[in-house]
Amino acid sequence: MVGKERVEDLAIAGGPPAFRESLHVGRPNIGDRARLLERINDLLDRRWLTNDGRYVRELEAELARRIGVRHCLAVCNATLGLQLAARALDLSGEVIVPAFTFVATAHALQWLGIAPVFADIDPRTHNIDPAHVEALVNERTTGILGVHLWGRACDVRALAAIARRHRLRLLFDAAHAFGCSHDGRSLGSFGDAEVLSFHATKYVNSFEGGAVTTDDDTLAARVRAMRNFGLAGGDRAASLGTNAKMSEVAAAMGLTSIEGAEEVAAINRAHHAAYRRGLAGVPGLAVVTYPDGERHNHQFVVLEIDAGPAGLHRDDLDEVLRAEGILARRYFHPGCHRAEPYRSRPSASELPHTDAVAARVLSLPTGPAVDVESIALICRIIRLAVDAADRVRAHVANARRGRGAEGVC
Ligand code: T4K
Repeated sequence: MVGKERVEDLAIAGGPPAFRESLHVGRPNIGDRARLLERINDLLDRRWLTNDGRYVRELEAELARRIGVRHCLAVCNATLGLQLAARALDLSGEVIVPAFTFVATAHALQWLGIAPVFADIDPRTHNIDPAHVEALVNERTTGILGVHLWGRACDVRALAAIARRHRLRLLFDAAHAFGCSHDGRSLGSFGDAEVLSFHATKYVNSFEGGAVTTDDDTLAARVRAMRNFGLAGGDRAASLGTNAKMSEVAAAMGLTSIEGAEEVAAINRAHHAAYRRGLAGVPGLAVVTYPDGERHNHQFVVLEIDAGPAGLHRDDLDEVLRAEGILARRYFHPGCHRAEPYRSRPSASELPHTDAVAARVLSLPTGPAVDVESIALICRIIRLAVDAADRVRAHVANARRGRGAEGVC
């Protein structure tokens, strides 16, 4: 492993990169490969590949049991899960959402012709601010779509009270939140319904996949029909539907991934602690922490960089890390309100906390594909960059100028 002791050792200053093979944020957790292949062989032998197969049913039962809900409907991804849930809840007009989230949250609504109305976040939790939600409610509002960002519960109690007061439906995007709890209760069990993601980069994955969870029997029946073309048994379509089914091979991966989930959470937890130790006391830097006494998957290690005391902007640090082969991610910059098609709307939103947080966060590599020695080295690089911020800024500016010149040629 390359030593990083002086500014000259940094790759941005001409030193060799710390990692020859790039480190990514979202390397998939593969789990027990033999067990997965066993399941895949079994489904091939049985020639049952999709359409409510044995593994999908097993996965749904396992998720419902772990989350503590009556119904779990597996779907091919969380984006379609959000669309199904929104339609099954009869959402229309406007739905209030945070802008500080992956763009899929807003797109899922807009795809259905529902306008996402963006509320600001609480800068301490990065989650939707209930006071701003309530200020945005009007006669066109039909629902609230909260996001448990980084797997940290949004203020479910305050949002439920607002929903009750204004007769709104309450949906949660729990894409990050499998394996997390709030007040001792699993995320995935709040509101009218919740939607989980099992995309390849998630804590538990099914290659692509997701699930809608709810205690509402009628809602579950609607989602079940809608994900399968609106068929209500046999060939008869009883409602409008689409194809959002999860395949058997995806469910086989999901089941295998769940079996290894606790081990992955333990690794993630240790990595999170290693980053906190490695970066303790560095001016202007703070690793986002999660509530004590709750279960958490620690899937994201989110670093907040306050450019004043750190002497470096988040984008400068990102550039320093990239040169070293550390591909951190600026999740979720710049906020949905600044992405199309939303930024061109006539009534663009002012969201000061979203803008400020989106400009200072950086997600760092973690998960079983990263080891603690690599994390120690990443921390050393970050520490070194902040210690010599003035010189590092000059190197970053040079690198940017160099790229600009290349562009001209
Ligand atoms: N709501 C929220 C709050 C979400 O965060 C998401 C998705 C959704 C809803 C929608 O869920 P799904 O419809 O996807 O089920 C990724 C994921 O594609 C997306 O699922 C996720 N959130 C989002 C936060 O991250 P990208 O564009 O950053 O992915 P990508 O391809 O750059 O992958 C991240 C890193 O992982 C890369 O550096 C490479 C590495 N990677 C990726 C894949 C797919 C691998 O090493 N192997 C792989 O197979 O969006």
